[in-house]
Amino acid sequence: DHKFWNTQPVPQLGEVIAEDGPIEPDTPADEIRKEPYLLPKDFEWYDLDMEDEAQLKELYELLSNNYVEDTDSTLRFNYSAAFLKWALQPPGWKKSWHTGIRVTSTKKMVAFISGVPMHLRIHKKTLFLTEINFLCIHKKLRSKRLAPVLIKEITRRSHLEGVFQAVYTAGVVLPKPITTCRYFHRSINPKKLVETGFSYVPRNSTITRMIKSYKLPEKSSIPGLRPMRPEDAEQILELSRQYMSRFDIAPELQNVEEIKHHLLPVKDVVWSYVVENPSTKKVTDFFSFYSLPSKVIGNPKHDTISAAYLFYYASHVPENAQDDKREADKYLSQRLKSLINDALIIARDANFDVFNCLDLMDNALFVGELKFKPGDGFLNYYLYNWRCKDIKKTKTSALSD
Ligand code: YNC
Ligand code: MG
Repeated sequence: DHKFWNTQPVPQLGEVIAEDGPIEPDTPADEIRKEPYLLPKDFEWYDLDMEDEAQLKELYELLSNNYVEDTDSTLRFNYSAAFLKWALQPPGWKKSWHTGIRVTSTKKMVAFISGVPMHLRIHKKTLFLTEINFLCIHKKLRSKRLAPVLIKEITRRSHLEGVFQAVYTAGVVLPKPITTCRYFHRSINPKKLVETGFSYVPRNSTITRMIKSYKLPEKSSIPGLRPMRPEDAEQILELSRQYMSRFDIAPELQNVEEIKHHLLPVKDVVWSYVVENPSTKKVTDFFSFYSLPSKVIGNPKHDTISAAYLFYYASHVPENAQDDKREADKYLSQRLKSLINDALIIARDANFDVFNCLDLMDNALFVGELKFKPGDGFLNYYLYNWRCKDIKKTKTSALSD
């Protein structure tokens, strides 16, 4: 029984939803609580200053030692400081949504929660909301009901900015997921993945056979594939608008500035490639992936797995196939196989050990043939203060984490 979540404007587990809409009305400005929520004595709130290297490093350290682990605690997400800066400072970011808790006497950081503004289309309606992420409490302060205080405080701070809906993802099941996706993993360095316990040699195979089976071509195959440049942003904006219309729920990058922030390559953080038709100079496809290493806990030989995560992508579906779902799927299943295979090659050349994605968007069209395997990890998608009919995973588009 969810003592906290039962008090929040979210649907109950098992609730059947007939129509999309808010659960409670926007709180009028004069009814929004003025003071931060009360913390246990010895702790205080503060807004993290991401421009300050020392504070950024402290956030990095908190997450690197206390953030999400897999079920048997052999791996822990290890977002880099550069990644955190990129993820937490998109256009329109707000310092008051980089919410920290520290020990009053020592100023040591012990907890964090963040929000960033974004547009999310759900069925036909586009909401301006906050994407909540990086909720983390130091291991020594767990199970003291501090998480609800962080959540209520970031909600208050969202309300103060006139934002009354949120989107978030979590491994845990809470009331009530709009959809649940499964992680898929494509081995690039099977030897290391086996040595870290991330993968196993199947009973009927050997490591040598695995290495051979996962070997990728020397070079990428699509003519005109090249890293994204700033001047591609306009075409990518249009291309992704078109392509995202395939999904019932999808982030909406609003303008060239947002496209550039989220997609222009950032060293060791995000990789983006476009396919430029050599004769027309039109961008027909693009893909991107980001780096999210995992710390390997207690392994004598390896301390990190370098993982690439598939991020935004899109393909231009030829006009004659656009209105026919079967024709469009047929085209995309061929095209995406070539495109993502080239992404794997680029990730291999950038020394990634594994390439991950979820079973959302059109990923089902290529995961099998490209030798992705289903993992044990699941990710639940949630909305705060928005009822929405269940959405099929293949009608869901990715979020940045
Ligand atoms: C979670 N991940 O169910 P009930 S994902 C939401 N998201 O409440 P306590 C969570 N709620 O069930 P602890 C949650 N995990 O009694 C737990 N809860 O109603 C709920 N882990 O609080 C839980 N990061 O403080 C229960 O638990 C209550 O000390 C218990 O702290 C939890 O970023 C946590 O997995 C997760 O650091 C902070 O375990 C801690 O265990 C931890 O006693 C490792 O809390 C890191 C980790 C979570 C990653 C993420 C998305 C978070 C979304 C939060 C919800 C946002 C709502 C929208 C707000 C804005 C609205 C507007 C407008
Ligand atoms: Mg706690």
